[in-house]
Amino acid sequence: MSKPFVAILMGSVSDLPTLQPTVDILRQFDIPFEAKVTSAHRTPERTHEYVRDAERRGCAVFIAAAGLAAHLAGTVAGLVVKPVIGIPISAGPLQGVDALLSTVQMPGGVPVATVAIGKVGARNAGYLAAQILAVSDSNLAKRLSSERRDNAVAIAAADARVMEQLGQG
Ligand code: RP5
Repeated sequence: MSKPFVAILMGSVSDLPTLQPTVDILRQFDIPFEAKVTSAHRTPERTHEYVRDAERRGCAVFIAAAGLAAHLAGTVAGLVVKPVIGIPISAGPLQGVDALLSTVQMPGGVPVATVAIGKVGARNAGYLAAQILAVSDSNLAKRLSSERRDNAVAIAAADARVMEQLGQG
C-alpha cells in the first residue's frame, strides 16, 4: 500500500511564499505531499474534483490556505471526513483577520483545525499534519518527540547563556 500523503491547497499562487514553512516541515519529516493552486470561489469545480480525487488516491490530511474571504478550507471540509487544517493568509487591508474568521468560524459538524495567520501558522500546519499522521506511524512519532526534546535542550542552553551574560549564573 502506498504511503498516505498530505495535500496542500492554496487559493492563489500568491499564497505560495507563505506556505514555504509547511513544505519545509513536511520535507523534514519525509512526508509525501502534493500542492495544488485551486480556489473555492474562482475554480469551484476544479477544487471539488481535486479534493475527491486526492481522497481516492490516499490523501490522509488536507491543508488549505487562502486569504480574504477564505472559504477554501471550509469547502474542503465539506467534501471529506479527513482532517482539514486551515491556514489564514494575510492578503488584504485586514491583514489576515478576515481570512482567520472565515476559516475558523465553521458550523458545528464540519471542523477546520485553524492555525495562526501567515508563516507561523503555515509552519504549525506542517507540524499538525505530521502529528496526525504520527498517530498511526510510531517512527514519525519518535522523530517528532525527538525534535521537541532537542528544542527543549536548545532553550535550556540559551537560558544558561543569558544568565551568564547578565552575571546571574
Ligand atoms: C484568495 O485571495 C487567495 O487565497 C489569496 O490569498 C487572495 C488574493 O489572491 P490573488 O489576487 O493574489 O490571486 O483567494
